[in-house]
Amino acid sequence: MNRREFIKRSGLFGATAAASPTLFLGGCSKPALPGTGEIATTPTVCDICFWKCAGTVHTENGLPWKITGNPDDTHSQGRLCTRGTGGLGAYQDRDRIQQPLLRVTEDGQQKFKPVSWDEAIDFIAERMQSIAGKHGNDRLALLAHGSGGTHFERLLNAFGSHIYAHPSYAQCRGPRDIGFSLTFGESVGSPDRTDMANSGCIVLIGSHIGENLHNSQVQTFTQAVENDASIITVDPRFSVAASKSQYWLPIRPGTDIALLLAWMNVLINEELYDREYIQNYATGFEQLKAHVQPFNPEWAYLETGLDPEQIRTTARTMAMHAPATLVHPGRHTTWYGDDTQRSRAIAIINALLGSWGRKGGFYQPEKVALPKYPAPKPDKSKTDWKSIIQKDFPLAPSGISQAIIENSIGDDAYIKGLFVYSTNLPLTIPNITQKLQQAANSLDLVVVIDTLPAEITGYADVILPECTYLERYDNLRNSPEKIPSLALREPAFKPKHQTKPGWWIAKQLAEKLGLGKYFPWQDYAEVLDWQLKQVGSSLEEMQKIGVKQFKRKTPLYFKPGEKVEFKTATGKIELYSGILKEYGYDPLPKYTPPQESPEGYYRLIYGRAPAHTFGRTTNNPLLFELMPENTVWVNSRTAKAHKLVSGDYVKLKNQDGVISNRIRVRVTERVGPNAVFMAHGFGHTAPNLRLTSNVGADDASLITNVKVDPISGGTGMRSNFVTFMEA
Ligand SMILES: Nc1nc2c(c(=O)[nH]1)N[C@H]1C(S)=C(S)[C@@H](COP(=O)(O)OP(=O)(O)OC[C@H]3O[C@@H](n4cnc5c(=O)[nH]c(N)nc54)[C@H](O)[C@@H]3O)O[C@H]1N2
Ligand SMILES: Nc1nc2c(c(=O)[nH]1)N[C@H]1C(S)=C(S)[C@@H](COP(=O)(O)OP(=O)(O)OC[C@H]3O[C@@H](n4cnc5c(=O)[nH]c(N)nc54)[C@H](O)[C@@H]3O)O[C@H]1N2
Ligand code: SF4
Ligand SMILES: [Mo]
Repeated sequence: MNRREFIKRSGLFGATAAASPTLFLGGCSKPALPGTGEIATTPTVCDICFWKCAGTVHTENGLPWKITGNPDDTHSQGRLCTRGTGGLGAYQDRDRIQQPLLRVTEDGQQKFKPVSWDEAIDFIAERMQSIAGKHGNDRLALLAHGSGGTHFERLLNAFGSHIYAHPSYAQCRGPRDIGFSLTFGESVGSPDRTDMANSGCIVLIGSHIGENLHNSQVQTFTQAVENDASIITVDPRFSVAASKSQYWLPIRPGTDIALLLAWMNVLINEELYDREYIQNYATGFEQLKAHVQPFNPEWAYLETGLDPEQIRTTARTMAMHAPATLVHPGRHTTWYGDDTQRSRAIAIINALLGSWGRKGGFYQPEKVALPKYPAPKPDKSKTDWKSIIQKDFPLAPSGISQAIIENSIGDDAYIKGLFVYSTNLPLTIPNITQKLQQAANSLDLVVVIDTLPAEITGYADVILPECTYLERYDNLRNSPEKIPSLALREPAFKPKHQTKPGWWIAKQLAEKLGLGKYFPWQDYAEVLDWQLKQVGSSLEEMQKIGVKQFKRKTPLYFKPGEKVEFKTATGKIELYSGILKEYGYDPLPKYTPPQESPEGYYRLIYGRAPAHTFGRTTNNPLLFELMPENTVWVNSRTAKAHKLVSGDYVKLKNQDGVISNRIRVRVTERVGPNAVFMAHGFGHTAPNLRLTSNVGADDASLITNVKVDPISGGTGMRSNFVTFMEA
C-alpha cells in the first residue's frame, strides 16, 4: 500500500529557527564591530541561477560578509547580478531543511520524522534493491536541475538505471535546441553562443534581456546598446529591452512565426540575403523561397497586427548590418506548442543573414579539454528507455520531464523509483500536481534532495537536505564559450545543521549498495585536484585565483571562404529539413494561428523579474526584501473596464475555473489590452517557506491548458487566459 498523503505541514523543517534571531549574528552574543575582524576569501561559482558566474565569498571572522564577482571571469566580468549578490541569503535562510526526514505513519497520520543519515541511506538502499529484485535495475529515474545532479546520475547509472530529464529541456530550451540542431547541426548551448558585443543589429523575439538577468549576456547587450547597434525587440510587452530599442514591435502574442516568415519573404524577394553564404553552406534554398512567397508583410499584418512597412524596414535594417546581425534564439522557448517551428524559423533567418559562425552573430564555442577522473565508468544503458517512455517524440535528444512523471503512474508503470534533485516540479511543470500525486501513490520510492522545504518535498518518502553551494565542492565549471576557462566552487562555510553535499550523499548510497568503486574519492577535492593537474593547474592554484583562462585551439569564427562541414545529415545548413519530413513533420516552418481568448479573458504571459530566479529565491531573506511579491501587469483600458487600480489585490481565474492566490494589480501601458503579465516564481503554497508562502500568485497553477510541441515534447505554456475576481 503506497498511498502517500501530500504532507503539507510539519513543524520539523525549521525546528531550530527560533535560536537564530538575526541573520548576520550567527549566534554570537557580542559581534566584533564590522570592519575590525579577520577577512577571508573563498572562490565560488554562483548557483543562484545557471549562468555560473565565478565570484569570491568574503567572510569576516568566519561570518558571511559579501560575495563579489571575479574580474577574470567572462560570465560575470567582475560583477554579479542582483540575485548572485544575494546568494548569502541561501546560506542564511532560516527555513532550510536541517536533517534527513523520513515519511512515517503515527497514530494513523503520515508525517516526516527526523532520522540520521544512516537510517535515511539504509531505507533508500533497501528500497532500491527491492525494486531491482522485483522489476530490474533499470527502473529508477532522476529529475534534476543543477550542478549536483551529475552525482546522482552517476549513482543511478552505476546501479543500472539511466532514465533522467532536466526541466531545462521540456520546460525551457528544448525547442530551441532541436530547431538549431536540425538547421546547423549544433545547438546554441549555455552560455548562449551569441556575439552581441560585436553585433550591429540584435533582434529579440521575446527574450527579455535586462529582466532575464543572465549576467554577461546583459553586459554584452548593454555594450551593443552603447555601440549604437540597432535593437529590434518583438514583444507584446514593453520590456526593459524594448525600452533600449530602435524598434519595438508589439506583436499579437503567439504570431511570431508569421512575422519571421514575412521577414524571410522580404530578405529573399528583395535579394537582401547573403547569397554567397547560402550557396556555399546551405541546402533547400529554392524550397524555402517557394514556401515563403505567400507570406508577405501585408499577410503578416493580419496575423501579427504589425505595420507592413515596419516589417520591411526592420528586415532591411537586419540585412544592412549582416552578418553582424543576431536574431537571438531566446532561451525559455516552450510557448505555444509550435515552438520547434518558431526556433527553426529563427535559425533560418540567421542563416539567410549569414550570421552563424560570423563575428557579431554566433561564435564557435570551446571548452577546456579536461580529462575525467580515472574511476570505473558505469556501463551504458542496456534498454532504450527513450523509446519506452517518450516514444511519441523520436527526435527529442533529451529526457522529457513530464514523460517521466506520466510513466510513474499505475501498477504497470515502467518507472518504480524517482530521485528529484533541485527541481520544484509543482511550480516548474505546468498542470502536473495531480499526476505527481498519482505517481507518488504508485512509485515504490520517492527521494527528494533539496535545500528548502519546497512543494516537491511533500511527495517524498525521504527528504535529504543538501547544503548550499556556499558549503560544498562541485564539479569544475567548464562551459563551452568564447574564452575557455575553468572555475572553482569551494566551501566558504561548514555545512549548516546536518546538511551534506550532493557528492557525499551519492557516495554514501553507492557504498551501501556495494557500488563504492564508482566513487573512489574520500573528498571531492581529490577529483578536482587531479583534473586540474592534468591541465597544468592545481587545487592550490585555483584556491588563489578562482578562474583560469586557457588559450583557444580552434578559430572563433569561420574564415572567409572556409569549407565547413555542418553536423547535419547533409553536412550543410538545412533550410529545408529532410529529417523533419522523414518523421512526418513540416520540413519548412509552418505558422499556426494562436488560440483566441474567450470573451472577457486576457492571455496570461509571464517572465522573469531581476531580483529572483524562478521560485528558488523567493524565500531568500535578502532577495525577498528586494521583491517580496509579484504583481499582475494590467493595461489601463483593461483596468478601467474592471475598475482596478494599482495596488488592489485581485484573484485571477483561468479559462478552466482555476483560481489563483491573491496578487496586486499594477496598471501600466507596458502591456497591451489583450494580455496580462506576471513574474514567475511566486505563490508558493509550502507552509514551511515562511517568508514566501502564500505571497503573490503562481503562474504555473493557472497554466492548465498545455500545448505540447509535437517535435520536442516541450510544454507550451502560453495558451491560458485569465479574468479578475475579488480577492
Ligand atoms: N509556469 C512556469 N513554469 C516554468 C517557467 C516559467 O517561467 N513559468 N520557467 C521554466 C524554466 S525556463 C526553467 S529553466 C524551469 C526551472 O525549474 P526549477 O529549476 O525546478 O526551478 P525552481 O522552482 O527554482 O526549483 C529549484 C528547486 O531547487 C532547490 N534548490 C536550490 N538550490 C539547491 C541546491 O543547492 N541543492 C539542492 N539539492 N536543491 C536546491 C530549491 O529549493 C527548489 O526547490 O522552470 C520552467 N517552468
Ligand atoms: N532574473 C532572472 N533571470 C533569468 C532567470 C530567472 O529566473 N530570473 N531564468 C533564466 C532562464 S532558465 C531562462 S530560460 C531565461 C528566460 O528568459 P527569455 O528566454 O529571455 O524569456 P522568455 O521567458 O521566453 O520570454 C519572456 C518574454 O516574452 C514575452 N512574450 C510573451 N508572449 C510572447 C509572444 O507571443 N511573442 C513574443 N515575441 N514575446 C512574448 C514576455 O512579455 C516577456 O517579456 O531567463 C534566464 N534569466
Ligand atoms: S547571472 Fe546572477 S544569479 Fe546567475 S550565476 Fe550569475 S550572478 Fe549568479
Ligand atoms: Mo530556463
